[in-house]
Amino acid sequence: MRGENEALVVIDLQNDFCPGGALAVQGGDEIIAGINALMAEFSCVVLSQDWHPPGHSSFASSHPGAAPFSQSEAGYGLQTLWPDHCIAGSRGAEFHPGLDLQPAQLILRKGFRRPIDSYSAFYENDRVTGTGLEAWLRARGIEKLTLAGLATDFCVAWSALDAVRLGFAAEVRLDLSRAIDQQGSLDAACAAMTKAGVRLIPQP
Ligand code: VGL
Ligand code: ZN
Repeated sequence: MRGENEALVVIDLQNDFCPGGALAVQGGDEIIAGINALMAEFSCVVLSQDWHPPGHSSFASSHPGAAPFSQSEAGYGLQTLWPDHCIAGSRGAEFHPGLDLQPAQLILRKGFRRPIDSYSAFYENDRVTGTGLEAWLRARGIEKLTLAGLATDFCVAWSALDAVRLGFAAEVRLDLSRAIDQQGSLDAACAAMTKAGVRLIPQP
């Protein structure tokens, strides 16, 4: 059993990120059994859930002529445009049916504001608008986070980078995460996490 000051944060283990989903991550469903087992080690478990309104600004379909996986200037910086995914209330936005929800003490939804995407569980992509997770963890006395889930190079990495920036110790279970990995994004995310002091397990 881990210490009382440790939390497991499971990122976006939702149908749309698993094989067959709208933004499927290769092997996304392979990590579920391992994550379910890992949850039993923690007295604090948080799940994040990507939760977008129809017509969200991160959807390529909201930008006439734009292709999925292209970049757009969003006002807060470059934003990758995605296929429509994780629409609030849809089946694709539900957690994968294999994920054990019973240990979750907090389910944190993010990305629900149309003009701003939110990869990180701590901040929206403008890097300023907080989700409330930091205060919740601090109120629980949490100092150290283990992160796992989907996708390694986007929501997991951005969450881990924010965690260390906020002063939490953070480790990412690469073996219990899977990446979108477009244009070297996985290598770039791992390099950024290592540089920032995130512990990667296993060490790549
Ligand atoms: C994610 C792209 C768009 C993720 C969410 O969970 O990594 N990626 N929305
Ligand atoms: Zn999203």
